[in-house]
Amino acid sequence: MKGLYSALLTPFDKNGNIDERGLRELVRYNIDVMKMDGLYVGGSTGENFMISTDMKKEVFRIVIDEAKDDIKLIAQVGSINLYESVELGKYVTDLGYKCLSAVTPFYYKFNFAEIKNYYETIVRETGNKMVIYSIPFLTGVNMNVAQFGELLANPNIIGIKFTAGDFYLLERVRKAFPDKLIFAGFDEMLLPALSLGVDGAIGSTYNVTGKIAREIVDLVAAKDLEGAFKKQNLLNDIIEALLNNGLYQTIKTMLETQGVHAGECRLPMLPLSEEKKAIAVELAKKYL
Ligand code: NGF
Repeated sequence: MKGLYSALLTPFDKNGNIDERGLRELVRYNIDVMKMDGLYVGGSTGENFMISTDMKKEVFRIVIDEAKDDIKLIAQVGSINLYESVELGKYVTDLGYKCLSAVTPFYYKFNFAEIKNYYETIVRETGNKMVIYSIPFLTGVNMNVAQFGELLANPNIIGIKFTAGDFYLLERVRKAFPDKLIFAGFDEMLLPALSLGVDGAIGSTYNVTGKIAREIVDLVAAKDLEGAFKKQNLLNDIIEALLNNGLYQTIKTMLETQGVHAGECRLPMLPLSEEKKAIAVELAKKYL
């Protein structure tokens, strides 16, 4: 499951319904144009925590139907409703997804025993593999090396999507679990994460910056750190502009200029103003 993954966006129409044509186009764009190794389906970028269980199933079904065996797929089924996670985990496993991921349960202050039981329940009930999705700045859930170790002791829990800026922890985790998969979750820190030996990266911006990210991966592999740093500078110019303008909405507007019907974001996320749309179009002209 190593490699570079786009965290897949979900195209919605103006009424918040999934745009199947747009979703299929986006899958193909990531395969054919961005040349990604994989897609991370149903994550934060997919606006997953704002949609119903049935809509999540619809996304999973459409994506695997379009992608077939052309790209690796990870299905994010995490939810603070563990029963929903198990239902989705079984659903995607039956569809043919070979790997799951689940965000650490958030909002309530779940203790570690509850978090451990959550992951073990999903892998036991589905029989599938699991990548832990750790994103403390959004969930408030911080785990230490020993706690990651307790989870990773389960052979079906195969890795971590590490979306945090704590690179001391990343280095400690990498050293402690050399045989597990670690994915970098912050695109703006791809190069430092690669230098610490991650196995790949999963990110939202790769839907439009995938080619630059690939160059960084290749330059690091060739030990050209100066070249990789220049590319990371370029990537971060784009990421800074995306974050300033409204991340997912701006990526979607950029994709629209490429003929991908990436559509709208779902409420409560608001559409871009005309002024911000124009900025997104300019970004597309400059970088795509
Ligand atoms: O969008 C977020 C929220 N993070 C993504 C990524 O970690 C999320 C990251 O690519 C993801 O993979 C998912 O969809 O679940 C950032 O958007 C990017 O680094 C810009 O900050 O923080």
